[in-house]
Amino acid sequence: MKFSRRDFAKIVGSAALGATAIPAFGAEQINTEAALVQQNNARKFPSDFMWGSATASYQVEGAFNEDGRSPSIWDTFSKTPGKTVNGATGDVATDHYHRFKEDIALMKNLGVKTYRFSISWSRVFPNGSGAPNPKGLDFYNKLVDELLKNGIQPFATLYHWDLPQILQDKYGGWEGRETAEAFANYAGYAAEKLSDRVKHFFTINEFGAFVELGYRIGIHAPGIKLPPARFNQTRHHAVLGHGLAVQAIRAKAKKDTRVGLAENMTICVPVIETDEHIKAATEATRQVNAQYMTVIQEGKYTDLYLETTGKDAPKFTDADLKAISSPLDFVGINIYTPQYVRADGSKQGFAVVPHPASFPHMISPWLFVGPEALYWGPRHVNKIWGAKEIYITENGCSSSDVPAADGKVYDTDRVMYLRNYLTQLQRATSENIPVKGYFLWSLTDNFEWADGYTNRFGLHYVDYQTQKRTPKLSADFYKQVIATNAVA
Ligand code: GBH
Repeated sequence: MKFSRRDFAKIVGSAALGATAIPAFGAEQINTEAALVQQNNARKFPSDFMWGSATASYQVEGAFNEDGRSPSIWDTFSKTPGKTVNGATGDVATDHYHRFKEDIALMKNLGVKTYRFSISWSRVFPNGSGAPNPKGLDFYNKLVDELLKNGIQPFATLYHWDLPQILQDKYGGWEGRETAEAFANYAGYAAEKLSDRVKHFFTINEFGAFVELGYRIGIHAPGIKLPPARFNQTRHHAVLGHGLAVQAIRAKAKKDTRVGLAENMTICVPVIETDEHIKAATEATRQVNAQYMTVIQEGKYTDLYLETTGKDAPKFTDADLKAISSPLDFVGINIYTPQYVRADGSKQGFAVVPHPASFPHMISPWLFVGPEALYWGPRHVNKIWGAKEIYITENGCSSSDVPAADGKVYDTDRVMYLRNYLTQLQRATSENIPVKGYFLWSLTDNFEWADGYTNRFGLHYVDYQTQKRTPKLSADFYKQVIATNAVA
């Protein structure tokens, strides 16, 4: 059925659609109602925008003891009673190790152009360093080849939290400088072997999560609560590991290899978009991310960070700072939720505003719905540090996801979340903030760390009894976004 403007006006009521409401269309015929709505809204992305999706090794692979893989700190932690919901482990997860071809078919059906996966360090170096395990690397060779065969560009993360247990035992994990050095060695090796086909590497995923939760609060692996001085040193070794890895990749990989990171920096959003609050949110972004993103971008810890940590401040050399701030080709940010900030009269010039108890969130209690984070995140990274190429390396949400009688999950809440967040991302690209791509977390439901298999994040529902994958309504929505290169 074809609609003219007049027909459509009759349906929706001509008062709502005055003669000047959609001047761009003139008298031309609009083929369908949906096309009319889309053209009218036209929240288009740049033509070369890279739509993708993301996963991480321990959350999907399973095959925990196959082909020479040694245990990681997440095997140990998840098998310690009381650490994960229902004692869940990643032993099987979504069995991606054996089902990667099926998962790539799901990606192909969505139409994604890119896939962000992570490499399990203990598959490639079961001893953390020393002799590599060719069978471990082989899985990633097969994965990458299958992606390329399907026209999907692989983006590899080198560390998504599954540290070889042996490095925890030997050096206290990231508390030891040796772990940063071992990481660089592994990163250089992996990039050397894969960079003929993988052109983009992320060093480390989310310092702000694995260091804080693993070594300070103790609710993620390795489940330690270090005292402040040792803890701040651990933070320092994590960013050092990143910097040394960047150098190792540059030294070992093919010359056209591009390197960045994937950090869940705190996204400071001005409570109201006025000059004073924007200024406060900008300064807050530098200060609250001082121990990770800011030192990586600026090559210095901020005065406020050094003052606040005082006698417990990390010990470092100029050479450390130089390595940590090695130039990057792009910046990846994982964005889920905003931190509201306002201007105040204090010396630091800003105040963090806690979320009121009634602030809406998704099924994960921490996942407050604030779509503007997807505008302010890339904008800050571009304006504060001049990043010329930005990726949203993760964005997505958890829902309760109960299959309906027909087997489909009608996750209208996830569609709502994505529509609102992507609208704010489009606002950023329309202002020429250089966001090149977006990786939706996650392709499938998977092992959500301490939350086990509760709090599903996937576009595809996984029945963990049968490992059957079923596209949710949100998968259909994302497919439409990709096909039209627009959000509506
Ligand atoms: C990302 O972390 C991870 O990269 C990814 O692996 C994960 O599956 C995904 O997001 C969804 O969570 O239990 O209240 O103390 C996002 C950052 C860090 C946010 C851990 C939630 C736990 C909060 N997350 N944090 S709490």
